[in-house]
Amino acid sequence: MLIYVDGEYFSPEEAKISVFDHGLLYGDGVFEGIRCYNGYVFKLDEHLERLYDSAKSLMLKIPIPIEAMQEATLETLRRNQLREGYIRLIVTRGIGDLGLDPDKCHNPSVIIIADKITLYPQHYYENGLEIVTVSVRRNYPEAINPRIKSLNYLNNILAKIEGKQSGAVEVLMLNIDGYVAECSGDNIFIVKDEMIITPPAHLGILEGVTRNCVITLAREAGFEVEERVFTRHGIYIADECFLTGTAAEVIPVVKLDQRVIGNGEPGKVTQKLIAAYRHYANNFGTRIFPE
Ligand code: PXG
Repeated sequence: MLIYVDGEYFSPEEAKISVFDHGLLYGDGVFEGIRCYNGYVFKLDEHLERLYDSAKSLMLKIPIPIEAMQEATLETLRRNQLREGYIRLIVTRGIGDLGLDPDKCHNPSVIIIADKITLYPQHYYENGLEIVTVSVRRNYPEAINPRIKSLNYLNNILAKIEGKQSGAVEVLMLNIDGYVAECSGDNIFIVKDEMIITPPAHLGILEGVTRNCVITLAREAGFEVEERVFTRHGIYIADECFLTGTAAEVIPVVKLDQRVIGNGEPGKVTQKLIAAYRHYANNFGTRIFPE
């Protein structure tokens, strides 16, 4: 495996950053997780845009332009001979001293790791997930905005720890006001009376690339999709529920907090969207290798 670090390629043993990097000391940095399918990178422009937007919000100047980041991402995939896999882009604040001041870090670091992907077990897609609500609330946007995909993921990790204690593979997180926000690493949708509903980004969620793609695919398939505020009750009484995310793609949810959703099986709308998503991912995107 070859890993890109600041313009050079290293083996996993040789790929290193400093213990004085504020990415390590403070979680000061941004990242993206991206998939490639069948030789196509999925929504590369959207992921890169979110990376640069997250950095802008943190006043972190990414040292290379977006076009160079795109080329470095593709080149990392080529050097690793990957047509199917997972890409992790990381930009750290860089080396500073032991104080918080980001202005003392003069050289942000860019890291690109491309690896094979561990897929979710097939039975999750066939039978659906059982999830639980955790007590940990999603970050308040005026404290740390969840729209920033930063290296500080403790909010989500605390939620994940709580979920694992009750055996759940994914967990529902509410925002400070008690409205449904998202899951620890996935966005959430419900289907009620043929209408597809997902929380609006301003509630304090990561605006998922998969989420936005699924909204478009659903509308193209003739479904009505609305961004609406709802509570857990809305999920309990929904006909269907599913999650979206780079790793999970589109995955059905059949139980929340021991309440069976709909008839307890992955719903028809969900199944259609799983198929539409897979078709899109395998046939569209940025080509890794020339024809
Ligand atoms: N919400 C949060 C909080 C996330 O971290 C999503 C939604 C889905 O966004 P995308 O753009 O992927 O549709 C994420 C995804 C992983 C993993 O490997 C996923 C994420 C972060 C870290 C690891 O499962 N983020």
